[in-house]
Amino acid sequence: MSRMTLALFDDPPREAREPLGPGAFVLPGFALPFVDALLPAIDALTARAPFRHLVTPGGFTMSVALTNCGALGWTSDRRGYRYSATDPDSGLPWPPMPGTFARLAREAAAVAGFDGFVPDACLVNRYAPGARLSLHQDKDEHDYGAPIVSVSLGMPAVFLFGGLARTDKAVRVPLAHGDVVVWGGEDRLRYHGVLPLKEEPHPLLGALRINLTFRKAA
Ligand code: MD6
Ligand code: FE
Repeated sequence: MSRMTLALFDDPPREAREPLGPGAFVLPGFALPFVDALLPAIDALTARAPFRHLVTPGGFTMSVALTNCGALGWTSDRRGYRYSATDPDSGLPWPPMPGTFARLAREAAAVAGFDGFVPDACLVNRYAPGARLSLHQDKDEHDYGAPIVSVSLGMPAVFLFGGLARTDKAVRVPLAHGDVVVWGGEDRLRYHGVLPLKEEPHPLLGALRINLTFRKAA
């Protein structure tokens, strides 16, 4: 059934999952019941820890703007990528992870077969039209036993999901508002990225895409 048909009638069933690998799944619309709680919480946390464009160790400024909540936050500068308990811009601890964020991540991970996921870091990424994320692995975490849970809000995007080698062919996965992607187990270190965003404004978020990426970093 097409997404259009689903959208006209009902949310997808909560248990629906589309495999991208043995430990990787798209959960279409899984986050939709959480959206009313997520959006004000994102506004509150970005008031305390504003979005910023980080510089990579290679000296490039990221087109995606980023902030964090939770015990640890992911940052980058000329010295490298790392997790930090404090926001380097303010020196303050990152805003705490809202309970609804942690519940959404835990429930999505469980549907993908990863019970007991307790994230300690949530990256909040903001994409404007044209912003992109080149193929990379998420490998700054200590424990690859925990999955990555990635929540899409606002404008649609094309997610690239590659293999364990950078040169492996990547599949293109269209992601809509409310979709969740989970990857763990033998798929935990798969390369992934996001194609440059097209301008297709969303009724709730306008010309923005917000992505929440949950990890167990420590
Ligand atoms: C996404 N984001 O925006 C996926 N990884 O759909 C990521 O994979 C990501 O935004 C590492 C650091 C920042 C990110
Ligand atoms: Fe990533």
